[in-house]
Amino acid sequence: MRKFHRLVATTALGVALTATAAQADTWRYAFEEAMDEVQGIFAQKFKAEVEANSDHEIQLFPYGTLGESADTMEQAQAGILHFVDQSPGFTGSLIPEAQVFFVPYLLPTDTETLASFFRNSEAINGMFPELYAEQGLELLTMFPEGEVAITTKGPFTSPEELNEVKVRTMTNPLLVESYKAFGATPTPLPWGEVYGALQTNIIQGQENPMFFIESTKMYEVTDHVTMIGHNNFTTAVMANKDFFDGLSEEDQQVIRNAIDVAFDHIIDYQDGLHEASIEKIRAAKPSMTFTTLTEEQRAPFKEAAREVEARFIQMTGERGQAILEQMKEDLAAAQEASSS
Ligand code: 6CS
Repeated sequence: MRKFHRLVATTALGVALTATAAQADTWRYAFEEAMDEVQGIFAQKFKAEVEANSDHEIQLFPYGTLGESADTMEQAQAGILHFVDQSPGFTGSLIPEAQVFFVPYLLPTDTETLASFFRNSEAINGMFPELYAEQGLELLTMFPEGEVAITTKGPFTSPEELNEVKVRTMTNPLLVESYKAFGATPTPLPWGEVYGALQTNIIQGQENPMFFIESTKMYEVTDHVTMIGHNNFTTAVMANKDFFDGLSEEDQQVIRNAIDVAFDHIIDYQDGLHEASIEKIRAAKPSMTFTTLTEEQRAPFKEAAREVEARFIQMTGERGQAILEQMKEDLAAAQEASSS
């Protein structure tokens, strides 16, 4: 009789566990921007796709709801968050090789070529996932967010004119090296401190893609936008690795498909966004200047970039060098594909 009870209990437990495994879960996803900014648009598309193709629900946490980028990364590594979008601008201090995205003039500024690069790159899809996995993260995708422009209080066209100008950077050692090489005084800060620091003149400049300069009203606290063509903003979406590895193959596929759909969507969404953002800034502040440096004016910045590339290799050794070389190969292939 007792044996019978044990059997019933064991069977009941088995049923309960099966029910748990198949149950609809709520997955938490944090990102570094507002709901209507690029990372938020990506996250909303991802959520819609996952929810349309599974019983799971995605709960979105925009910038500020769970702290700064460093906080959400800790939460994702600890499994409190299931998904996180974090730019290598911040991840670079955790995964030094991710700083490769800050070797100036490595990435093209055009989104279409970059989209093809991110889709097909061996460095992105083959090499980086292993480095993220070492930090307990499943790298799901990387995508571009637009050409990086520099906003400053005074105009500049050369490194000499950046002398003593304090430019805020994300908290990434190589980005600090870049601005040193560009002649400025780099000041790494979390995003939340940037507007106030510009307002109080603790810093006199910062860099970001045009949509972000517009949406976060950087034009209220700086007067000049300069495009030196040095970079395009990259971001990455990842999952907590234990969580991801513990999912059924079916759920993993739902996630991967949703990421692919959101990737295509975010590339289309950015078509014309840079130009539209310039128009909005002009309308809000007609005195704001926009300067695209000529090839001649860019030459000293490009020269400085060689020094930064050498620093990257010093910082990351053979692993970094292998990633850099693979990225150059992948970028050349993407450029060739987009010009044919
Ligand atoms: O500069 C930053 O810190 C921020 N820039 C963008 C475009 N996204 C999020 C990030 O925190």
